[in-house]
Amino acid sequence: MTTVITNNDDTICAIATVLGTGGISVIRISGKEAFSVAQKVFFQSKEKKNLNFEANRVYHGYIYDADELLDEVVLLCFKSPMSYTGEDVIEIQSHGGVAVTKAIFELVQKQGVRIADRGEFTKRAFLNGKMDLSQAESVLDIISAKTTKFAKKSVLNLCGKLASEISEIRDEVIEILTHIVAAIDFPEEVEEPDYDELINFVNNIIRKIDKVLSGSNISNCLRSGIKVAFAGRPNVGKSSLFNNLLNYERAIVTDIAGTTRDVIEETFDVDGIPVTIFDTAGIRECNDENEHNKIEQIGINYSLKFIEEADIVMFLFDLSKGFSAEDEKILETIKDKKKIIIGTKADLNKKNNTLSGVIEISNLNKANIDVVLDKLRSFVYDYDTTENSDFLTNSRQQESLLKAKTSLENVLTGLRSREIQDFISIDLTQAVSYLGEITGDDISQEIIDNIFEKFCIGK
Ligand SMILES: Nc1nc2c(ncn2[C@@H]2O[C@H](COP(=O)(O)OP(=O)(O)OP(=O)(O)O)[C@@H](O)[C@H]2O)c(=O)[nH]1
Ligand SMILES: [Mg+2]
Repeated sequence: MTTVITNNDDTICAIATVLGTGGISVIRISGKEAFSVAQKVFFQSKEKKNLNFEANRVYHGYIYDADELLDEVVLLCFKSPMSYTGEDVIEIQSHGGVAVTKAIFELVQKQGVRIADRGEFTKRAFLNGKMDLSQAESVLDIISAKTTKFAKKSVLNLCGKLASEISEIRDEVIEILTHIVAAIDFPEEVEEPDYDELINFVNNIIRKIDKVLSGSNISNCLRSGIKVAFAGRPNVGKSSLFNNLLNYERAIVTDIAGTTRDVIEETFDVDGIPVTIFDTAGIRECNDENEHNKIEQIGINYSLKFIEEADIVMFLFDLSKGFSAEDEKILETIKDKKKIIIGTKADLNKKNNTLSGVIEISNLNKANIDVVLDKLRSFVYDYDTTENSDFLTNSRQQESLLKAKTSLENVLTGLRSREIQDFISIDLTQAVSYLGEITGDDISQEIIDNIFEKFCIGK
């Protein structure tokens, strides 16, 4: 793959903070014209003398649109390459009001500065060598982290944890490749590397890749969380349990069977992993063609879809009615799922229950809700402790690692059957290229654009 990357060298700006009422807003300008633009709008006194900004300094002053005073601000000045993007950067800290922030932002644009695309500041940081691609992607993770644990792990990646491991692996592959190519090009001077030694080296590299990949599941869990869906007949107390788990009245609870139609979701933190619970419509046959049934049927279809996609299913049945044939049918549909089986309404008279492993709860008295939470926690720990979470990766990185691993396995096959080393070098080159997709050493403009499009404006 050839690396064709175009860098925009125009000057960009964005409101880097959330636009709303707050203490301060930050308007960020990056590019060659950043300082000269700031000189046109920022003055330290009402006499409006132009300033020559010094690198890495903080200034206090005023923003003027011609003679009109817009705000009293603090201005931060970062000189290339000592800035986030690696370019000249100005950050204006204004009062955090929508009107004043917008007025300053529009004034900056009037000086010929373009509004930044999504993630363009970080993209420029990557293109200017301030960080590798895996570090740039961790910026997005930090911003979108739903739990402190995920944020902390993402910060490690920002500081280069994944980047240095992948670079090291890639360097090792390059070293082998260089040796092979040198022996091919200069057979007189360089001896062909020994096949068995190469097998050892490559095995070692594959082990390192496996170590990074072994954190894939936990990475995916930390990033997108664990999905927990409810399954059960109408009126068994799904919404009541949903509310009890969240500790507030989120979903409507009535004694009318078929109350919940839309899927309601909420996320909460279970020891660092975001767990999203989905309250869904109770499952039953809706044969009548009336309008209410039509709506309920749509809800039931949603339920089935969410149950199928969930990582864990909470199956509920009503202890006062006993475990029925309909309950059994629902349980059958989730037989292959990780599940928690819950009997509700334990405060009422129970009917015979033949099912084992049931957590008996009362939503009314909030009895055994903590047992349900503990069970949920134990499933979450399963994800957490059985996995090596040293390296946090995203699906793009996992894909590239898997492709690199496959190429290296092809190398091993070639080495074992003593193929000529010229052929073997082809798969090694592929592996280098796939690993380069992670660091950004070998990547197309299109992939880069895709990655940064996921960012927010101003980052
Ligand atoms: N006594 C008692 N009543 C409960 C318990 N859990 C739920 N209920 C009652 O059962 C009725 C149905 O509860 P919901 O939580 O709306 O049941 P659901 O499974 O969400 O029902 P649908 O949304 O219709 O599928 C309500 O009147 C609740 O107050 C419980 O543990 N004990
Ligand atoms: Mg409900």
